[in-house]
Amino acid sequence: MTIRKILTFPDPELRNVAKDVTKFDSELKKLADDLLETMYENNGIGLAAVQIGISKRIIVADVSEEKNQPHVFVNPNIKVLDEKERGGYDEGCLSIPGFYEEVVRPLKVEINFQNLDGENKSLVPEGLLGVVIQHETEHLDGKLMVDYISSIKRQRIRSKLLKIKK
Ligand code: QAP
Ligand code: CO
Repeated sequence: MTIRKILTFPDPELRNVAKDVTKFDSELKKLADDLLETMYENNGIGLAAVQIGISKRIIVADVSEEKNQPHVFVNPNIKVLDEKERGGYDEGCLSIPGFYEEVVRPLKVEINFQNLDGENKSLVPEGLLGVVIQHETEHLDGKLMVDYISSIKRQRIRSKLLKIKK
């Protein structure tokens, strides 16, 4: 397992639309391990492959207190079951360190995905896990949390992160 470097906003690679996973081999399992290890190392609860510069549709999450319930979702697809908005979760992002923002999302979603063996699965996640899966799946389409806020705020975050990077 390897801890990978996480790209930070406004790295243009974070805007790439990731490609479907078609090969369910040992290389994919190694990628999932690296994603989980990199997420845990950085005290995250979710991470998408695009965030470590790999343009594949795979995300990981673990919202458990003990950090012992890893989830891996390959080619995830979100279906909204209940559009009713839920205000409330302050979201963070490992690619936007130090910034948190409340994002309003659908109350109930179903996620259709494949596991590391390529088997089709479906899940209706509870609570925070559902929020994290929605957040991570948007990374696969080049979308970021900062797209939900005003462009003035976005510019300010952008310049702050660019300064830290120097
Ligand atoms: C997405 O984000 C998420 O700024 C996952 O200094 C998070 O794991 C969705 C993190 C919360 C919904 C709610 C962020 C760690 C972790 C930081 C993360 C930081 C250290 C972010
Ligand atoms: Co994120």
